[in-house]
Amino acid sequence: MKSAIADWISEKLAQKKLLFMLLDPDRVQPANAAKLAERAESAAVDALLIGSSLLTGSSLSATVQAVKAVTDLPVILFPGDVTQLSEHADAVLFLSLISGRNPQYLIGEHVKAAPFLHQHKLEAIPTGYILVGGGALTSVQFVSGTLPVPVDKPDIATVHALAGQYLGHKLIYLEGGSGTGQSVSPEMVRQVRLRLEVPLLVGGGIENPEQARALYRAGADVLVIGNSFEQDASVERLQEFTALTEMNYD
Ligand code: 1GP
Repeated sequence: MKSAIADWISEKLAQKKLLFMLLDPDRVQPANAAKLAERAESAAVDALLIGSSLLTGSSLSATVQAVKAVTDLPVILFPGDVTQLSEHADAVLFLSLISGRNPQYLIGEHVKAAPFLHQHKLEAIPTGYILVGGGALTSVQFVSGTLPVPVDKPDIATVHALAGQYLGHKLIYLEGGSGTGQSVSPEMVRQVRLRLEVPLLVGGGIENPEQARALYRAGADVLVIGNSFEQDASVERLQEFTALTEMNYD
């Protein structure tokens, strides 16, 4: 099985924190995605994630190809379901929604995706995906029909993350929900990080460098930012975030 991108993530994390830009093909047209990707590369963002909770008519593969044409950054799929696969990507986060109890997102979509991954030799990175919520219902909660871990229950998040690790996931992703304006708390990140051995990704609702710094300091290895970069992706602003990946948080 291929592991080039998973190995690249581990090697980079031995040196610094990472920042990934999320491009949602439902909100960002391919030409605009290409522009964002160019700026991301100029500002030393580490990789691009491409995916959506629910595509409502747009083409994920067109976005992947538009981005690949203009950048050498790793392009990693972040799929909401089996329809969001593209052989043009470098890898796919093979997400198991382990905070939920819906078999469709624990094994169902995976079985449907497996022949595509095999045929195209697309690298799958097993990722335990944990929704965290407390405010408004998010798209991913609604589409997946699952309950999130309550925002004020870091102990529940921690045991889910540990279970994901013991199931063999190479990454654990704490998801506050895109566009909620409410990110996962640094305290939850701190408690999960204390016990977890695999890299911890955190995304959802990160809007400014202060939030990002607090999450890195709490122990997040990789931050994922989508909405906020769609609204303002000047290279100068992106660099305020990428500068944080080089800081020492010991
Ligand atoms: C969503 O974690 C990602 O799945 C990014 O969220 O769009 O809120 O940055 P935002």
